[in-house]
Amino acid sequence: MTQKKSHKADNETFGIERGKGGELHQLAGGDVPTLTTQQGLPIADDQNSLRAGARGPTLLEDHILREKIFHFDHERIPERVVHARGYGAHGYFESYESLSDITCADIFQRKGEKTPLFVRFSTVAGNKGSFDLARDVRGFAVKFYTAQGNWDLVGNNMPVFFIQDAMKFPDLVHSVKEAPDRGFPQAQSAHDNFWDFISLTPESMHMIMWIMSDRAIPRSFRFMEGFGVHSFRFVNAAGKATFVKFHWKPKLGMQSVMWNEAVKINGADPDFHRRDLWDAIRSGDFPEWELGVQLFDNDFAEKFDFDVLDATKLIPEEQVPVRIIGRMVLDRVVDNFFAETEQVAFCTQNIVKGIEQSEDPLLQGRNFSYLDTQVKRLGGPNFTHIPINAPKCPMHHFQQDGHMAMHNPKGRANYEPNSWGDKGGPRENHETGFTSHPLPIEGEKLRVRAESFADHYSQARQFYISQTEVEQKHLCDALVFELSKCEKEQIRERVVAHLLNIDEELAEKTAKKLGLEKMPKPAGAAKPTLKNLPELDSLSILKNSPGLLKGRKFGVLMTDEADGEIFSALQKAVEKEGALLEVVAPRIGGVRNSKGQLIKAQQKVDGGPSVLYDAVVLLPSEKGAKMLSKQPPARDFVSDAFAHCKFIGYCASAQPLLEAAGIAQMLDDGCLSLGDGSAVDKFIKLCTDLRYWPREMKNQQS
Ligand code: HDE
Repeated sequence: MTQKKSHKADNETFGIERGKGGELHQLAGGDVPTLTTQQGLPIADDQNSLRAGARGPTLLEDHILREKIFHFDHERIPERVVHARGYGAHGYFESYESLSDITCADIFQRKGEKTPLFVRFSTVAGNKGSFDLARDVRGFAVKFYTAQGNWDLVGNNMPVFFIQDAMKFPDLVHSVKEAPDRGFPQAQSAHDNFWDFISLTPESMHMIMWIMSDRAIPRSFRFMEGFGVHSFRFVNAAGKATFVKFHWKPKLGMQSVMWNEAVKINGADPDFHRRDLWDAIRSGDFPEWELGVQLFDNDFAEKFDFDVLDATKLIPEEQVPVRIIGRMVLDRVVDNFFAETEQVAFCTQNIVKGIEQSEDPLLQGRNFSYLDTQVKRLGGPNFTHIPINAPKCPMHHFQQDGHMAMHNPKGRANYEPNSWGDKGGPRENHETGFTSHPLPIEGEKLRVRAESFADHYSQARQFYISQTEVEQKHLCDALVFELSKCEKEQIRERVVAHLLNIDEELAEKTAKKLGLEKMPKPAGAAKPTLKNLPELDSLSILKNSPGLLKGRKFGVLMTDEADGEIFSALQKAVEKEGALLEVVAPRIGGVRNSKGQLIKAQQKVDGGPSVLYDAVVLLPSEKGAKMLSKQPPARDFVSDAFAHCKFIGYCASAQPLLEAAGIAQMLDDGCLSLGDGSAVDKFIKLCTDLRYWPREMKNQQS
């Protein structure tokens, strides 16, 4: 070895040597620990394998090389069969009140008590390496480490599901995932197999409305609602049961992106959602959701138009209000993605005393599936020993052995009853032990769907009519986009036939945009659509606009000589709202503004398209604007922001860029000239609407 010297990288000091072949050797010493094998054997050279002569063959004897490569070969575990792509974080649940009158679940007994938890958000159809902005349902799974055992609330960001019976789950998933012969399309539902299955599954129509709505393309995990979907039961200490549906409400309000934007985000930053969560938590802007419950009894369940055991139906918040009972705060990112996010094993059957399953046939099937899938995925029955899955409360049982057993019971007794007295291990506890609410159940053994599940269209219609005009347009456009990717015309026709049972206008618009020559007959319906269900504001994203900029991001396109006054005013105003600002510049090193200050850039123009931002500001100097107007990514920055109905602030010198982007003649009330500081404040106020939707409707009419 030659050329020994000390090298400073961040705050660590390595000794550095060069090997004979010129390769770099970083040496332990000081605070830098010695590299070892898995067996703890210190390693002297991690750059070279053991050879017979410097240019000779590698020796089989090289146990260090063999261990390293062996372990690498086994790094992967099977990805989840659904929800493969996900992102997790740690946090806590804080109770707002005691619910002891309704449930004896320990977690809900004491106001102000905090319970640690782990959340994993996910897409459903795409594989582990797919992109974040697929049109898809988002998984919203929460593991509460309660003092009386783990409770997993394994929900989604939509309150209903595609199917009513677990029997159909493999078919649904097969249909949406890549076709087995060709291995594509991946991570999307815009293809024949999915729509073929859907068009033959009328019960999916309500969910289809949700999945074609903007709920399927959330701006971020932080801006979406979560739902337990099924009806569960709370049971109190006296044994009284109450039906419960769980809801998560994001503190920052709901927000979604546009489809064209989603497509472009996937290219610009496939990790958009996970990066957003990581950045928010790391910057101390901890995401929060409130937990709400809809509580109802058997009398309500019997009077309700639909079956509360049917996961394709929701209970309107307007009919049974959501009672907010606590909040979830995500305050810690994972230390290691694999150990925590990948190995976390959610199981719907992980419930605690005071919370019980209902007879929903989808939930009943799930209760079998999750345990089974974890054994396959994590390699054996001891996945509960992995720290992310282990309860944080005391555990005592006689289950033992199996692959990778980390902590077997101590002592002689591994069974009970036994006669070893207090050395004989744990025993039953009638006070704290889990008991099942004695629900009277009788019936014939039947393989049948309940008639009360037969209305497939009424709530689909209710969802559609509850959307704003813009949202209805997005939904129709999504249907047209997806069905236009289906090669088989009959599939398109069959879907339109279902739409006729939901809303004739929607069906007609879709048919027209698809270019269907003849309108099909409405699909045969098991039950006629109830047309008198009221519009529900709670179902729309835009009717619940938060009027907040907190947690949102501004992209400021700047060049050298950019107006320093406007930039400072912007920075201040954005910060005041709790929003973020990123500078997009021709060079990552930054720009010198008109005051001669160096403003560092977070993105270079072609790496920071406007789809990554909630609103944009154009602050080039005149010379800079002329230069940018020759660059396609800069022109796209502007024209995309306009097309995606974003608020655009601009200074007078941006004119050449506005012209090159083709929007100079189209500027509307969503575009504001920033002449001075007061205009900046006005602009920021405008932006709290998040998007300037009149632009979209206007463009549609023209
Ligand atoms: Fe799942 N689901 N699911 N699911 N599900 C899985 O479990 C399953 C359903 C949901 O972040 C799998 O660990 C069946 C509804 C989430 O790790 C598997 C049925 C809802 C996650 C499974 C359903 C969900 C899963 C795959 C129909 C919303 C990700 C990997 C009977 C209420 C959890 C795994 C995570 C994951 C089965 C339907 C939510 C195979 C059989 C309805 C959020 O067990």
